[in-house]
Amino acid sequence: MSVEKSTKKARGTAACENTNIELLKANDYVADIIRKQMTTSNTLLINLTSSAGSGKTTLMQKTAERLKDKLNMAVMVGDLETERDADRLKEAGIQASQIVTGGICHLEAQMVHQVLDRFNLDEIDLLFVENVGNLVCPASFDLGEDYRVTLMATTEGDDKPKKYPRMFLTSDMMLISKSDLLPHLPFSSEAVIKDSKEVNHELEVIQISSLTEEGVDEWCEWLLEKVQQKQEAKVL
Ligand SMILES: Nc1nc2c(ncn2[C@@H]2O[C@H](COP(=O)(O)OP(=O)(O)OP(=O)(O)O)[C@@H](O)[C@H]2O)c(=O)[nH]1
Ligand SMILES: [Mg+2]
Repeated sequence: MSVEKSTKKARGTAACENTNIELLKANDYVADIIRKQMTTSNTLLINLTSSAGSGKTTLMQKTAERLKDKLNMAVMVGDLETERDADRLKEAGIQASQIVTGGICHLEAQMVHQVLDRFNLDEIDLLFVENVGNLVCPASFDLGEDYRVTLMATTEGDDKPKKYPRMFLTSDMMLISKSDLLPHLPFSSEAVIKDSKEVNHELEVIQISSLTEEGVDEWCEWLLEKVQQKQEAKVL
């Protein structure tokens, strides 16, 4: 992530009503520590956000299936309660760790930092943080990620980028998920792409389905390219 992008994520009006400026400053301080750790260990960090149930964990399972023989991938996953998502990811054969927020609607950099030592970062090429399912609060918290990827499911309706603009403004990639359901839903991918690009003209977009695997090749190629770019940057 460029410095400009990092600043855009770190500053600005808090999306979450209860978020005050001091908390955001403390968050950004820890996010920078995480960013440095990821540079030292050569690990690409992706912050995966979406509404609840948009298909984040299912996509992580599919991504693990595709990439686990090519690189070392791990996921830390935030939820209000239960370890269910981490259990699903471990079954997919990758390292996974649950952060139970106990009711908090988003992950903060401090929560991520506290559990980083559960992983041997020097051995991990690609680390995902699956954020709490919510398009509002997670938008305000930089987690030290290289890229923020937001799933926008076809089941949610195509009006979301303009209604929840901060999440789309601070994201690098939008995945239009559950594309297999498009024939059954009044959802226009063109409308969602137009609105999201009006919010953030740099946003990349892939239409994806974990069921039919539409877009999964493109998604995995994007990830492999970003991992490679990060590793090459360290060598230079
Ligand atoms: N049709 C269809 N269903 C999907 C797809 N991906 C996920 N689902 C279903 O959507 C539901 C929610 O999927 P999850 O992967 O648990 O979603 P999530 O975003 O991780 O959910 P939270 O962690 O609770 O926010 C499950 O019933 C999945 O089987 C998809 O590509 N197509
Ligand atoms: Mg999940």
